Amino acid sequence: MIIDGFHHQLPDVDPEETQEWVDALDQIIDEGGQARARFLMAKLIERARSRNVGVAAAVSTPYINTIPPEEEAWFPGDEYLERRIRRFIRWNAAVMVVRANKKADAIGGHLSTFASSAALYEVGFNHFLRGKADGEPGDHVYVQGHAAPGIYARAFVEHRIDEADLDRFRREIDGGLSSYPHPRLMPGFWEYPTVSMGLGPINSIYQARFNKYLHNRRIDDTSESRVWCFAGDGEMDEPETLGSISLASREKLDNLIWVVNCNLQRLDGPVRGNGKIIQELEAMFRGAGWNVIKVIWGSNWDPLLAGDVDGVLVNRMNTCVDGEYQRYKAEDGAYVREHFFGPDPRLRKMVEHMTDDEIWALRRGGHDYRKLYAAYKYATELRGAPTVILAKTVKGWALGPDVEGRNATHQIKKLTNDQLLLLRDRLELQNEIPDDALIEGLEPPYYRPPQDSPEFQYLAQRRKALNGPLPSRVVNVRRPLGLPDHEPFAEFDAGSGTTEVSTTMAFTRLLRNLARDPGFGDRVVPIIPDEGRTFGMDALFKELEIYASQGQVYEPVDHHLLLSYKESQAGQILEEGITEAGAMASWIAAATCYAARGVPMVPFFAFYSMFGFQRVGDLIWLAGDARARGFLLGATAGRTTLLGEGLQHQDGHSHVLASTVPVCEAYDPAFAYEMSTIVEHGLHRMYGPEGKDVFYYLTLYNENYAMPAKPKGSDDGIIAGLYKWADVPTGTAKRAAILFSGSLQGAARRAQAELAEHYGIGAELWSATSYKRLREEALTAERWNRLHPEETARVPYVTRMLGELRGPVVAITDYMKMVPDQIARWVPTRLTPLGTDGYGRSDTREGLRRFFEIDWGHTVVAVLAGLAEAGSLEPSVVTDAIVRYEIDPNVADPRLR
Ligand SMILES: Cc1ncc(C[n+]2csc(CCOP(=O)(O)OP(=O)(O)O)c2C)c(N)n1
Ligand SMILES: [Mg+2]
Repeated sequence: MIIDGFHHQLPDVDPEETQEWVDALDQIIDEGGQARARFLMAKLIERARSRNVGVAAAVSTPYINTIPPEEEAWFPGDEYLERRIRRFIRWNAAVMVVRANKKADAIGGHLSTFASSAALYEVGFNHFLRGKADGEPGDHVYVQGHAAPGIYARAFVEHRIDEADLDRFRREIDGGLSSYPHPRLMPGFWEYPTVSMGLGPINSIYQARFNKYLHNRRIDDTSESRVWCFAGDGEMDEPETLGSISLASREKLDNLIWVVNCNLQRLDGPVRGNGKIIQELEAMFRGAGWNVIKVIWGSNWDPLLAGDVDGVLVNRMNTCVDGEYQRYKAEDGAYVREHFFGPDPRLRKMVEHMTDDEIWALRRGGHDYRKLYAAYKYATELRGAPTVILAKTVKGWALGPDVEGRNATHQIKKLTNDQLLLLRDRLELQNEIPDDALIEGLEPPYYRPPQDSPEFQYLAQRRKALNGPLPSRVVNVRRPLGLPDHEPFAEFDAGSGTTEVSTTMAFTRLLRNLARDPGFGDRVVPIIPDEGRTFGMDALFKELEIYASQGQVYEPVDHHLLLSYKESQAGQILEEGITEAGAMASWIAAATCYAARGVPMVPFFAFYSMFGFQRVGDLIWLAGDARARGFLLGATAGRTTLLGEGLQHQDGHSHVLASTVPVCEAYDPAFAYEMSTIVEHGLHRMYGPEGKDVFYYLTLYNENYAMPAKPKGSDDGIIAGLYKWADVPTGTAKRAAILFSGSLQGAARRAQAELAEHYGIGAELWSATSYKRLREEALTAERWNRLHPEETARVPYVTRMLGELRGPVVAITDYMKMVPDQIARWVPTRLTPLGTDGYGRSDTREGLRRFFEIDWGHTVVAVLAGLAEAGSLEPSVVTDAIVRYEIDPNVADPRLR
């Protein structure tokens, strides 16, 4: 076999001995069968590993529990009380969803996800997950979004919330319980948004990594915090979920534990009907270097497995596919006897002594509390690698035959009275929920034990021992952040004189200034996904150093250079490699650290602007939900400023996408001082007393030009999104205005000069730093006016600024026309946007600006056309400009080319 060819290439020092071993194996296969041979091979590998013989680990093991029964940790809890508590929670979780859907305006929710994972959470809440009541950050717990009803039900039983709250599940407008984990809507409860599948898992990995970063950099002792992520087996298919698991093992994240609820189903049907999701995941996680703990079978399978001397049962377990396993749980004991055990007389014999009910009661590992406890305990003791617990469960467990294991189970939101009675009996809650409490047509009641009951006392005592309730989001700043004074920003106010620089270069300089600032600098977290050199940030590699948990164990190829590639355990830069999603997850961990750990960190994530919003837009959206604070920098911005490259690189629309994120403050600065003013303002707004839960997006360009000095009094305008940058040239009359953003300042300035020189027309220049901000302010004013018809109308900022103008307004941008169009309604005269609609392409900067019709010639034509349209000059003057600037009026629209 080619695959093993490397063994043939190695010299055999004792061929005779080798042959003896091969013969021995052959004999075992011939006489003992394949199962026996497999068993012996596994034993040998196990032995070899225990003797430190470095054989590669098998990526998959038989379809049985990883922890043998004799090695299960002793369960220290009160099993009876915990079962009772679990049942109360199960009941309330189901009832809250049923009640939410009994009303005419049924509002949704999920029954079957939590029904399958109740024990997974309860083991955690009663024994492992640490809260933060003592002022320490505790554990970071990512809850599977659709399991939210169970988490609320627990909070109810804990007396953290009441019946009225449960009855306002999914009624978020007036502060009801949010549908899923949303810190934006429940900032005192949820910490980590998870419901967009795959984002919880990737964020949990980078949270665990960020904790190690904080620890290694001696910013915060994170040794007592674990990161737990509860996820679904269907969710594992998201590329974000599995895409970064190798980072977790490479970084030896033994502070990270994933619990995957393997109920074998997703929304539409089986996750792997024709295969086995647990085996597939085991292979992937083991291959990636994780510890894998499979919890497949409950304790009542143990005697059967112990008696499986010829391996038929394990073989059956191994060969049966998930589609069949799912079916068994939707049928009954007789069916399982017939179809699982039945076909093989030896297997059938194995369960001969059992009734159908007993066969039916053979449990899956994820519903076996002791097995789960043993798995969690083991997971918390493992060192040197992350751990995943793969727990096999039944989707909709205990909800009765119409729901359990059914393909439609995910979408079932209602239960009939009979189904509720069945659930009640199954949970043995006849005393708590008597028959006459369940009446057809009336709402089924909740139940929680009184505060002096043994159940409540136990529950409270367990959470007390684990430092208070979870989830719980508190902003308790343990290590305050001292903001820098103006010093790091000051140099940009003066401009660059005659030196030509780009806003990207200026930003890198500012970042260095900030990182050097005593008292503040070490909280700066520069994040780059393998694009540092493109942005000139390689200059920071040596000074700030690149974070590497193991330090730098080699001498870098460029060690003799001043700016060498320096990695270090105390490194400050997170050089993420080519994963915008991973870098974004790092940014989120840093940007929420003020709340998650009470340690405000200030992340600056600089990326290729094209690969930001459109590549990882969902993570950016999530960041807003998570109340992230920090800076996103879209570098190599603009569809024409980034020359060369092509349509997959040139960004002309991230500002359109940014405009969709409510808490994103999006800016497109033209000059270094604008950039520094925005960063300084943002720092104070997010990290100062105001503590605003917003984040900033700035586009940075790679075009070099002399950076002007900051005009006096321009700060407010820069932040508000618009300010006058230059009056009309002397000797001209004011007749128009040109609004510019970003690198198109050059075209605007030249157009102004051309208009004056050739046509005697005076155009004011305005710098539009943020159309998003202008629009939002105007919408607010407009709304206020609509709702306060008899009060003095508010005038939007943009109207106040441009209201005096009589002539046309031309807005030029390296982004789509839609960006300036955002304010058109509030500009008193006609606004003509010139932008870069259409696919970008590789060419020269000058060529591209001509192509997209945003160069100075086109700007002049647009101003003249506006005046002509208003009747203030002859159309022939426009023609004159078209000829002067060699514009082909019949060329196809770039949007369509
Ligand atoms: C990115 C994304 N795509 C689709 C959905 C819709 N959705 C919600 S739950 C679900 C199925 C989840 O299956 P699984 O992860 O196995 O969880 P289970 O409920 O079975 O525990 C889907 C497709 C979503 N929430 N997020
Ligand atoms: Mg599932």
